[in-house]
Amino acid sequence: MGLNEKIIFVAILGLGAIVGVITYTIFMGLVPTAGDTRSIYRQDLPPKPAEASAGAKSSVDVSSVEPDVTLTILEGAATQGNPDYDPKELSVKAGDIIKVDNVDTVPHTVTNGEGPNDPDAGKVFDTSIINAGEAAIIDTQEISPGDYAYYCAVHPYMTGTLKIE
Ligand SMILES: [Cu+2]
Repeated sequence: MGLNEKIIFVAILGLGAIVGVITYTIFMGLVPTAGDTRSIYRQDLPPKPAEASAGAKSSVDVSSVEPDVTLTILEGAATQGNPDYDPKELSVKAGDIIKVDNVDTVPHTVTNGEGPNDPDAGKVFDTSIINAGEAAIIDTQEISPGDYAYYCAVHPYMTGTLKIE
């Protein structure tokens, strides 16, 4: 081997080592580490339903309450055009306790108002998120008699009416 070839050989070895170190350094930096949340792709998770509903009414333990009437959120209600609330128009006496039974496979709400743009939405009653297979309570005791439109905050095309007599 001539001197030039030796230099080239050593240079190639050296470049190989440098590429190896660089590759190792870069890719070790990509291994996820518990607690290390630095990433340009990082996005905070939406708040959990329980936190989201903090401060909302009706944090009643459903199993401890004897409901007077039941409003059912039907299976498939999340699909627009499907039957959603049953009954669609619910009449109760003032003071009745309504159990809202979500028998669907996705979360829903019963929120008073014409829709999300209604300035009074959720001010009279709001179950907040009812998870699939779970239930919530609307206590009409503190609601004045009248007709109340309501909708689902998750699927605003789900609508119904609550009549309190
Ligand atoms: Cu819904």
